[in-house]
Amino acid sequence: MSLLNEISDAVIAGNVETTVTKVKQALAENVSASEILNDGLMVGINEIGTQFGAGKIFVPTVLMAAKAMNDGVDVIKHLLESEGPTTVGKAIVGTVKGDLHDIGKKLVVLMMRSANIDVIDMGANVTAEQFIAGIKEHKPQIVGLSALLTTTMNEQGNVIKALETAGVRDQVKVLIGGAPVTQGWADKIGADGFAADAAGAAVWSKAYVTSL
Ligand code: B12
Repeated sequence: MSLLNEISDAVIAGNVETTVTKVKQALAENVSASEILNDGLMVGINEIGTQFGAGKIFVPTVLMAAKAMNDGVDVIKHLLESEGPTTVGKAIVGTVKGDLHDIGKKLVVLMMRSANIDVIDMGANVTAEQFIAGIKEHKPQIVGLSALLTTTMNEQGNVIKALETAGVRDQVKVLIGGAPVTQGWADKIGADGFAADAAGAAVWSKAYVTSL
């Protein structure tokens, strides 16, 4: 079995120690960080999503897999992030209120940083008020909103409305994403941008800040 398969299997098994060991081993064998992420860790967490959706496994198993995925990402994080000190813009990124999913959001933060954007990670379950306070404190050009549940997608729209009410909407561009989110949804709620994945978030953000 290939090392990348062993990594995805370790995530599926929720085996944190094996995941971390295998990721380190892959790095030592010159497998690139993006291959480890896309062809190892992501394959595992996607399989977990399929099994969870089909009712074959339950939340505790998903949590263990998420922990293995997160710890695996931690090992390759420094290779995905840019090491250059120059930043071309600033963003705040968080998962909206009511939503605890943060793996994808963390990857978005990593990839935006690798595009030389200074990103403040607001965490998960972030209220509209916290986003507004973040805008006032950090003065970002971009606000990234993640939502993984069809129920919390609505909160992305609520945050945009709250930014309008607070008078800060025109200071930022709002970029949205998350598994159930589409360009059509972005248009509907008046977001400025949508990206399907972390790489797309980085490309969109860099294109915007360098156009200023
Ligand atoms: C891991 C996981 C959990 C973990 C989360 C742990 C953590 N720390 O994140 C736990 C166990 C806590 C969990 C809980 C729940 N979960 Co859950 N979970 C998942 C799972 C298996 C994987 C999500 C994930 O991390 N994917 C990997 C990452 C890398 O992908 P991603 O998040 O999609 O992110 C990428 C893109 O979407 C995009 N992106 C993400 N954010 C952003 C933001 C911006 C700005 C941009 C541009 C792009 C972007 O870029 C990312 C990287 O490429 C998914 C299944 C799935 N396939 O999505 C279900 C899933 C999302 N969960 C689901 C459900 C139902 C729940 C619960 C309600 C279950 C329950 N009954 O309690 C709870 C809700 C808790 C809450 N209030 O949030 C459903 C949602 C159904 C729906 N359509 O609403 C899913 C789809 C499972 C399923 N098939 O039914 N879950």
